[in-house]
Amino acid sequence: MSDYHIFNGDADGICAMVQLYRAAPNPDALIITGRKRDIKLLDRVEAGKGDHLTVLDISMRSNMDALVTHLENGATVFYADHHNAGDIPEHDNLDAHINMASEICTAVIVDQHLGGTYRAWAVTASFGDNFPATARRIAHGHDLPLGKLERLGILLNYNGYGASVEDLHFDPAQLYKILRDFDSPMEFLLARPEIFSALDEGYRSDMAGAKAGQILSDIEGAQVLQLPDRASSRRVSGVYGNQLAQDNPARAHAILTDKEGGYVVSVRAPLTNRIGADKLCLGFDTGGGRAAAAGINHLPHSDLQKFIDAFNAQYSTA
Ligand SMILES: [Mn+2]
Repeated sequence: MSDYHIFNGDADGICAMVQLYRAAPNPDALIITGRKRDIKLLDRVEAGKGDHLTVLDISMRSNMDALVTHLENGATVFYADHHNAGDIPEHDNLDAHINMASEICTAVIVDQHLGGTYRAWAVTASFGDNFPATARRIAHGHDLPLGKLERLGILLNYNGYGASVEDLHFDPAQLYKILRDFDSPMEFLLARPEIFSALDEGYRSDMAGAKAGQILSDIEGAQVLQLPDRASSRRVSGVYGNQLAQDNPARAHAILTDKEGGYVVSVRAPLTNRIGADKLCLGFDTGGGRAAAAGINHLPHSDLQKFIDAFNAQYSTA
């Protein structure tokens, strides 16, 4: 008879889990999480009758086989998410809260489920998942320090990126265990300012390092950059892509970082035309993501030109 807390290790996954923990604390629950890109988490668990799984912010489609196995073995599952879910199984043991609307994230789904009790965590997550308009909308009338929560959301999101958990400033499981002690991010920021400072300093330094990136291709509407081969590049590539998108809203960006004989690729569609990133990346073996933001986990060096051609064909406005 075990409880499993299974969630994406980014801002959204962690803030969604913190809210549910505040509502019903169970410090003995087993924690299964990882980097932002570690999304196949359900097959890390063996669960059966009497076990309860809380699953947040990872695609049901990507975890379907393991989910069905756990349900058939008798486990009960609470599942909240906003990624493409596939066909949601009909099962008495499954309590599914899936909302794939384009401006919603998992922490907002959980906030609705809990009647807004821990709203500031949902606001933080919305900023972290790059939904600032949603964050401001749900914060309306709540007198929250939006600038601070925006920065915290971005920093928690930033912490999730890396080639391995060792690349990260904080293991997401450890970070979650710190955050879950607080009803609100404001209380956390007051009690543990050193955590915010460590992330903030890392973010500034990594972003400065990213400026040393090399432009591999640059045409009207589409730019491909390669960052230096070091942990700071792997940590910052996703948030750097978000920043480039904000600074150049009509341009698509692809950011490549070296990894084991190939590249990790982050693609950001132009903010003025947030489509096509998932389609582009699904054309490569280890690609996936959303229409506005997608990636390829391993692009062999030999496929670099093929990728650049496909990216330019998708986004060139020349
Ligand atoms: Mn999310």
